[in-house]
Amino acid sequence: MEEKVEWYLDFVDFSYRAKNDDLIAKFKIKPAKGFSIDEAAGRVASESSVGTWTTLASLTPSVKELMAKAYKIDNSFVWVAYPYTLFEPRNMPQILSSIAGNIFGMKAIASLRLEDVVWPEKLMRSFKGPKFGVEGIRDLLKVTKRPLLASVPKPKLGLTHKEHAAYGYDAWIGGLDLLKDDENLTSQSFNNFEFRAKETFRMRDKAEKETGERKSYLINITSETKEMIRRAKLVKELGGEYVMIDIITSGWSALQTLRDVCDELGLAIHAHRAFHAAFTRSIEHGMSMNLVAEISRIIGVDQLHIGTVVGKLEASKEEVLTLKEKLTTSRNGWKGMKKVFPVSSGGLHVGLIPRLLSMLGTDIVVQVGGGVWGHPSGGRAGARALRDAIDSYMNNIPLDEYAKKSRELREALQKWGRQTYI
Ligand code: CAP
Ligand code: MG
Repeated sequence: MEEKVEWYLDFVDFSYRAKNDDLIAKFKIKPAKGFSIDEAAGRVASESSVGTWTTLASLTPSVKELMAKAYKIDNSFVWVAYPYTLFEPRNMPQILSSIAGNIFGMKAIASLRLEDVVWPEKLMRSFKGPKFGVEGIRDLLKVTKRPLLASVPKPKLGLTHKEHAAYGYDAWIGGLDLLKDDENLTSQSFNNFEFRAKETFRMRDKAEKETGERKSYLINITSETKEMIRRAKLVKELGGEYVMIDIITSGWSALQTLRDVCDELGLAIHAHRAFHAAFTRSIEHGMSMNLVAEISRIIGVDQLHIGTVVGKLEASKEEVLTLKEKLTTSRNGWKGMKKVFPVSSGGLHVGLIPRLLSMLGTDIVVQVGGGVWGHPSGGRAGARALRDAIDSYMNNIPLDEYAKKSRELREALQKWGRQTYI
């Protein structure tokens, strides 16, 4: 036998007027069979603030003041206001254990999605935000207008550290700004982190000398937190400017720690979002990628993947544009918090560049793996083709026209055309 306890409706109050420093969460809720949306909303507000499954023998006025309120319901969307005092500043795990915690598993709820949050400004400001942001990164690389260009060696795993560094050299000499590690390349038996770091930075310095351009390396330090700190320090010693972190698999606490460490070391953070789709992809259950982007910006990453629309991974145009907006807006509470460089990646090749840039603009990082390393004449030609495709866009020259004088671009277009490969 399962019983309903009706005090949950005390957490629903349509007359409540949200305060300036309340945290507002917008949920999409599908109640389980036999429960109304109000009953489900009350349970969400209760379990994510001060309540539990039963009435309590004592509830002091000061605890009552901390009750979250579901104050607006529109079909399946529910807005809940949380008093500021419920949260510990500078503690993202605590904030998420509240608003994105037990509630996802309640029996009274068939499915639940945390769609959006309005952050109290003082809670947001208790975190660091990006250290470099779009402008800082552009200054660092001395690239003022065009998109930044990155490439991840493919095959993603199995290259030795020497091979990896040689791939980097080709990417840089071919015209790209950034070499990126793949999300699952860390320090394996075939490619040790320290060896890779030393050799790749050596090749980076060589490429910088030969091209006269700034070149950098997004080296993946993802690991257990103390080991990440050790790797970040090594990157700094070797003359790196960036670390890459798989932010979701590493966790928000680790990211907060690394944000502090990178502050001291003066390193930028490239955030890879591997695993996000496990909880962002369903439109019925989990959390929106928009929120992942906001949390990342608040803690303070400098670059984050947003998707491509035209590439291999699932994302609508609207979603990707909203993500870009979340990372770069200066409106509302975001004023003064640096912008995160949006990274567009996943199944990109030169034939998709015009569509990609006309949709997302040129203030992005374009990241291409297979579309560089699958070039018929090899990676260096693939990198050149990408740089040429970007130059053609920046100079308003149609791709096919530009391809007449770029063999590398021509060959890439012959192989991939303009279509998407999934
Ligand atoms: C891209 C990539 C990235 C994805 C992740 C890959 O390589 O390195 O991990 O972009 O997705 O391994 O797939 P390709 P997202 O250029 O060869 O596709 O950017 O959406 O987070
Ligand atoms: Mg990858």
